[in-house]
Amino acid sequence: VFRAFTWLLRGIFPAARPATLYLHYPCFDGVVSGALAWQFLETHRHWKIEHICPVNYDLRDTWLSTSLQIPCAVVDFLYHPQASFWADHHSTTFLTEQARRDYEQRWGPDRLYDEHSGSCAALLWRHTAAYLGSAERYKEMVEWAEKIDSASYISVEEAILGNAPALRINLSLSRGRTQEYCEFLVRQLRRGTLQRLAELSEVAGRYEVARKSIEAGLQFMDAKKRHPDENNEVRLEPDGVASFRLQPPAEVTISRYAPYYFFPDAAYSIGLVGSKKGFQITAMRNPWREFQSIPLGDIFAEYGGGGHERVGSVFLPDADSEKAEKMLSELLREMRIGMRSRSAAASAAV
Ligand SMILES: [Mn+2]
Repeated sequence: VFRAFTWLLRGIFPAARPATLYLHYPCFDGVVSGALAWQFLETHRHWKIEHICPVNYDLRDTWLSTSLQIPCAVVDFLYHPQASFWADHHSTTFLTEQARRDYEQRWGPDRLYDEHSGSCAALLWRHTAAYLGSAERYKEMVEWAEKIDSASYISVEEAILGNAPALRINLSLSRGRTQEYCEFLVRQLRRGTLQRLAELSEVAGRYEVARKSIEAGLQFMDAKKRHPDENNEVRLEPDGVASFRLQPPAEVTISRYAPYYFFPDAAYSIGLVGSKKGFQITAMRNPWREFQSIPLGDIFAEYGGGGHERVGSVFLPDADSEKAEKMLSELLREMRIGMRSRSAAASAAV
């Protein structure tokens, strides 16, 4: 009874003060989660959300020592003890054991966590659908958030060049990394369908620019596959790993799925992309093939990056190309050690 009473009070008190909504951004799942949480908290818990605060993993090191605006909700992002409402699905959400214990002690209907959920939006949906008005509209958003966040695309063409409204909005995020654009998207998602939002000029304009850049990336990669040079090469290794090193011009974007556009049967991809900001190394298990992946996120964590089982990534802002290429070959070697022990274990099992 006491517990129920506390929850009731928590439900009432945030209404007394303007609240802040923190959400993972730039991220389609983060934006949809933000819209769902806002709708739920406002209509069912009588919160008054006045500030939208996009957050990203570059805040990781200082997140737990940062005082949040109280009261607040945090969605699709790292656990924080000060959040009155929190929902996430990342297995790396608890930055410390203390944070995990805090969650376990304060477990309840305002702290939603499921590391097996493909998206935070789907997790929120399972808990709040009954309270959301215009549920069909939200249901469509949740289905797309799930598809995008868990990379369950039908084909590599859909992943890179798909033009469904949700995919157009998703691509526009790369050209709108500001608080203003984030807030605009969350507000609009509460008002209408994905279709309507994708057609607004704010989204359509950004999408057009991003789409051209992605198409240029495919052309650039194709050219370097056929004519490699000192800084650029793309190839399929004999063991089924698509590997690449690219330093494209500023207006050219290399899609993370691009290796599978050229090598659809590759088991894994790993590549290095250089830009003015630094070097990014990303590895992925082929999302269109079903097999147990080596733990890419763990491998990358050893090198200062992160991810999950099927995707690993590390950003090197200060590296020169020599240092970045050395890390690329070390990561590739680590992946091969993992692949060999996997196949040894598989043949032993047979
Ligand atoms: Mn997510």
